[in-house]
Amino acid sequence: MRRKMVVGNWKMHGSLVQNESLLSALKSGAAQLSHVDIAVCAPFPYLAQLQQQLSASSVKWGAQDVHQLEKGAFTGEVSAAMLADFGCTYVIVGHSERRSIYGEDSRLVAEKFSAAQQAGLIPILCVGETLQQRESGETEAVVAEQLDAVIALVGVQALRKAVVAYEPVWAIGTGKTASPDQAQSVHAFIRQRVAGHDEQVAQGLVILYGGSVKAANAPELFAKADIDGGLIGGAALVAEEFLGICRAGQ
Ligand code: G2H
Repeated sequence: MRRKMVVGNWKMHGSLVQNESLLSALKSGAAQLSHVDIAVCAPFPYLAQLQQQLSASSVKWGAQDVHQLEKGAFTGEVSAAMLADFGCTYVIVGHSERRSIYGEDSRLVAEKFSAAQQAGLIPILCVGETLQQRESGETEAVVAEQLDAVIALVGVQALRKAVVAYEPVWAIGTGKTASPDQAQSVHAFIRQRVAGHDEQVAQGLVILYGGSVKAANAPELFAKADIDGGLIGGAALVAEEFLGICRAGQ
């Protein structure tokens, strides 16, 4: 049985003061939720705050991106070893905002995935199609290409220590959510594709849904067979909303 998981992706939001109250609410709310894995991925400068405030909590934490190489002259970048050194558990790789705004392709995302695992982090691999790709019937081909690039580089067994997040780009921050059936169908496709390599890995793989998830729509989404939780953006910035989503996974 896979446990449900809810991960907050704060994106480029927050301040020391705002985070302080959000994290203390999460910490006490999460103490009542022992059947769901909860994590928060924050901007780099706030990782120290997560490290301090969540040290005695069940809430795990991580970053939103990582460089693909171990070290070097890459001004402004952060390596996986640094994140691990700091105590991160997770790192998001291949979020659609990184793919579309910063031109990250599937090969680079696979390299970031690999670097994260080599440092002992658990990568949260994001995949998903744009509206145009969905409308032209390319959803499965796009998701397959994004997933296959990782499997080709690191092998399917690497997915034992990873999380996949399906995030249709057209549903991100737009208020449009994929219907539970639309999401389930892509989640099932992802699991089948992994099962084509290894059935056991596929059955153990946690596949999150992301894209305008809220406390109100989470129960219906999380009830689907292949939806193991959510990667939450906007709603992760409001403690009661985020905890409401976590309760849906309990
Ligand atoms: C998708 C999601 C979090 P939101 O990007 O990764 O954001 O819930 O705001 O659509």
